[in-house]
Amino acid sequence: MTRVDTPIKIGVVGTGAIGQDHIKRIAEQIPGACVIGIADSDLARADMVAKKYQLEVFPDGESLIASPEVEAIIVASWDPSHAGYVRACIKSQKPVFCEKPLATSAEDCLAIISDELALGRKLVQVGFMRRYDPGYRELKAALDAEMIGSPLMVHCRHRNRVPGPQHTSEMNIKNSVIHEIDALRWLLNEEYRSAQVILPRRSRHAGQDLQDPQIVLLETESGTRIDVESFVSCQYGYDVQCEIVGEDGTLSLPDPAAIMTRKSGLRSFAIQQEWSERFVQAYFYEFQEWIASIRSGEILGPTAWDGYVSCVTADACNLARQQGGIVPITLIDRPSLY
Ligand code: ISE
Repeated sequence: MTRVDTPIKIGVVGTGAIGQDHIKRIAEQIPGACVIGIADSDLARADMVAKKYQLEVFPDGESLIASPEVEAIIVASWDPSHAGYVRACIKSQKPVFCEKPLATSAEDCLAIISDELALGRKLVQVGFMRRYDPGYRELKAALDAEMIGSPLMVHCRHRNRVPGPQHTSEMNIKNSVIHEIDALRWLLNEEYRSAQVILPRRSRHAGQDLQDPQIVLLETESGTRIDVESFVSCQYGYDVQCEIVGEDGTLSLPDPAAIMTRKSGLRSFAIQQEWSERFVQAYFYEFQEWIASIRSGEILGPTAWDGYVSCVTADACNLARQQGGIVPITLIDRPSLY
């Protein structure tokens, strides 16, 4: 006889685009879990989402987290509010999945780390979903099997069609390139030594105060050099590329499968327009694993430590963009919990 587990009851703080996406995903694709409550500072939006999925609306994130009914939390609220909610979850000893960034300052990331250290176990998973993308996983397997010898250089492109509302030059890094920052240290199995940012001519499609594109240069501890083009107003679609150049060959991230059309004298493939479509499989695997890890009691995904390292690295990149030159990246010693 197969054992049927009762679904894990989840609360979601923040019901904007990504919060709603996660609610839908859990309702439609993840059998071992169900969202039962939500909270949002935009009450009208919370009511609208609650009606659609028959959920209870809590007056605020704190009461949702404290509710004895809620077993685990997803934090998908405004970035500066992440740290407070994550710390409340640790205080309530509930597993928490926090969308990136874990916090907006290294100090707040360290406070989360010290809460987990005081508790003696990990409860936090950070939403770096690229680690679950099948293409990135293949890259990782090939690197770990030393298929191309030691990696020497990595060339990345992270292009968005248009920037979101209120997008700033700082967000090119803290919101977008932060994915490469996390994915590459995971792929290469090492930390960064320094950061530099080069500013090409601004695109006429960038807003008045927006520096777009930007080129981020990172150096790892062993001397691998990484360049990441961040271009949030590229116009043509959402395009993420990654090529790793090693001593014996190169590895390239595959584009998502797309049919080829031959028509009117052209051969063409569609390019996806939004990150939510591009990484839809990654989100699914990420949530499947998160729910399984809540049951087993062992968080396997990106941790608070990964949230901290990505925040320190993104801050170094932004400092390099503002002041020019090369900025060293310094981390605290990695606690043994991570
Ligand atoms: C967005 O917030 C994301 O997380 C996407 O994955 C990223 O590609 C995009 O650039 C960000 O704005």
